[in-house]
Amino acid sequence: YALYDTWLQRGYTLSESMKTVLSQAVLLSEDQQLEFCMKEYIRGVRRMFGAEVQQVPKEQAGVLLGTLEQAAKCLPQDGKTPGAEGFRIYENGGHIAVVGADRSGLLYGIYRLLMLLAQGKLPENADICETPAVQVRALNHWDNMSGQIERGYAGESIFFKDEDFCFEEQRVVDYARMLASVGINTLTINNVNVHQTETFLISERFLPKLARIADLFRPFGIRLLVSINFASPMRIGGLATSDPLDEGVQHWWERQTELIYRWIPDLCGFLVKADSEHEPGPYQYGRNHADGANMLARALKPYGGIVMWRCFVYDCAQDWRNQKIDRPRAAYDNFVPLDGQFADNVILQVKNGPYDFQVREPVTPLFGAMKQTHLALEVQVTQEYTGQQRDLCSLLPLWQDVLQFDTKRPGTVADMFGSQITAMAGVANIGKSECWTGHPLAQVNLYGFGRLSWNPALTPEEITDEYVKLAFGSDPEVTGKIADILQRSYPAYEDYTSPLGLCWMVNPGYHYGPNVEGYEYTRWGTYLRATCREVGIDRTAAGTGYTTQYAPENDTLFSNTDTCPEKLLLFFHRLPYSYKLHDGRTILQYIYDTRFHGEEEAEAMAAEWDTLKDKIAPSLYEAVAERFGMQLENAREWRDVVNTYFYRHTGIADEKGRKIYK
Ligand code: BDP
Repeated sequence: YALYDTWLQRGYTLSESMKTVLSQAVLLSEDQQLEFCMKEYIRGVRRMFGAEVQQVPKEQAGVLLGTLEQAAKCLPQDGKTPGAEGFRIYENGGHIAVVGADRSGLLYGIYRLLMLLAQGKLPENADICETPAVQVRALNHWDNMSGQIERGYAGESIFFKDEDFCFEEQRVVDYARMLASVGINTLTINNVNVHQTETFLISERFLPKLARIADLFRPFGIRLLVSINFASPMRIGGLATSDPLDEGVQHWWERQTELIYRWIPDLCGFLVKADSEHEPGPYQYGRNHADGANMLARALKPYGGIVMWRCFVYDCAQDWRNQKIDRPRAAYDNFVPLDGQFADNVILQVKNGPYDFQVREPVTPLFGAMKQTHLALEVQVTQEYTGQQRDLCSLLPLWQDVLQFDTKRPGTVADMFGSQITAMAGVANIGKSECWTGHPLAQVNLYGFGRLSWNPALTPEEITDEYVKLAFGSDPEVTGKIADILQRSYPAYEDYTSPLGLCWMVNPGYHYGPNVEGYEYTRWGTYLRATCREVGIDRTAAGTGYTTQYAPENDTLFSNTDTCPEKLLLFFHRLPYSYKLHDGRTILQYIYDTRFHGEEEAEAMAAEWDTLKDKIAPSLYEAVAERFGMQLENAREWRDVVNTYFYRHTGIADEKGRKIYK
């Protein structure tokens, strides 16, 4: 077991007969592009199963690798054909064929075959035909060229240092393989906040090095999407304006884009954070987001490039005294009026919730509301608000809640994949740490992000089961316990941090640890408004009106305290502490109970981990045990600080008489 090898370990068990089947392979093409796939197959079989593969000519029998064009004959003509980037794995009488719809599909099919075998899960007479649910499956690094990573909890950047590129090619290649093995096809290596040096990534100063990175990822079917600064025409070009309707600005972008594509002909496009948290954007010139995005889209169009334009836009200088201004309304208010105005190669990238990657938020009302615009679902794989890779928190249940939310416009978020939602983006949790993710078990979040962007119907249980079998081998006691710990981790974290949808009780700035009023009297629009009697914000039509941004059925659902999902009750409502929940508990008692329960769960998970001590690699045991130590301290602090806060405000003691600091 090696922390570094994540879910692609060495030495999985495989029967001798299967090893024999794998040991001869035929590539049904002389296309150089496909030879790389064969190399990956040979390498994978050797590393993962310790078997040598001989590439044999077409006339001989062996595992067949090819694309639909060449390999259609090997498949039954039953109309089951994978779509773009998809594959079919077909076994007949001991012969296996992996057929990709295209080159990427073949590569994904090979990885899937190897990973199924490693889990002992390749069914007999397998016939697996899959097509990814969305076209763009993107990972966004928030790496700065200083080497520091914004919201990074796994060490320094694997790409940059000291305001320049700095990378180990082998590590980048290993990373590319990891990403491709779970279907990720688009990568941004620089932060959406594009600082001074990073602005020049799209200039001749850095393009040669950026192109080298693109070369390393290309064979794995991964294209780069670069974060750009909207003010580049001024900062790089020396123009007096960055107004998107200014002809000089438009020409500048056209010329610059031409230059970029000379270096990276298959660049996916630009990722843009504009008019958000002090980043420049079209509003500065009295223009709107469509003006800004479309200008870039026109420059990219001739090269087939796209713009991923983020919707994380709100007025962070808002007046916090005004109860009517409500930050969760912002994305909808800013973007829905522009539906239909965005160019076809623009995708609006929307965070899963209306706030900002909190532990519990409702799903953004944009899904379904913008029917004539391509949308991307953005989730945060890096655990900014969810324990910072010190506390264990598998995000799969959180993402499942998002994907299965019924928008009524119509269908669930997952149902919109491939039609209204054409992309999924995750903020990366990767750095130079040995296991890539700081907390070794945080790998599950990257693994799961990739798998869900491929197939949003997968359940957390299925994904967790795949991950533990791949990462931790075949001892069912080990994998069962680790799966159990992973499944409990998000509910536990929610329990000690975020009761009933009350979020933001974190230390301002770095967002770890409790600080109930840390953001209460600031301008960020993130308030609880707790008094000695009540807590929460009324977001119904009678309050801020946020609920009216949903389909009418959901407006009603959320507006009514009886039907509002309890986990979101205080997100949508302002209620007295004495308000009774469905199980008869008061809100206050629920707050006390869940804090104690969350902390107990943290202890139980740590204890369960300890029982694995002699069964797993010491490096893994130690790394996780050390983090459980930090998690326990954190969970206790959350319990005590939040309970004390509400006890002091209400003067009402815990019914069960447990210890609350007074
Ligand atoms: C917030 C982070 C901030 C990011 C911002 C974003 O705190 O560092 O720049 O999101 O998504 O959650 O742009």
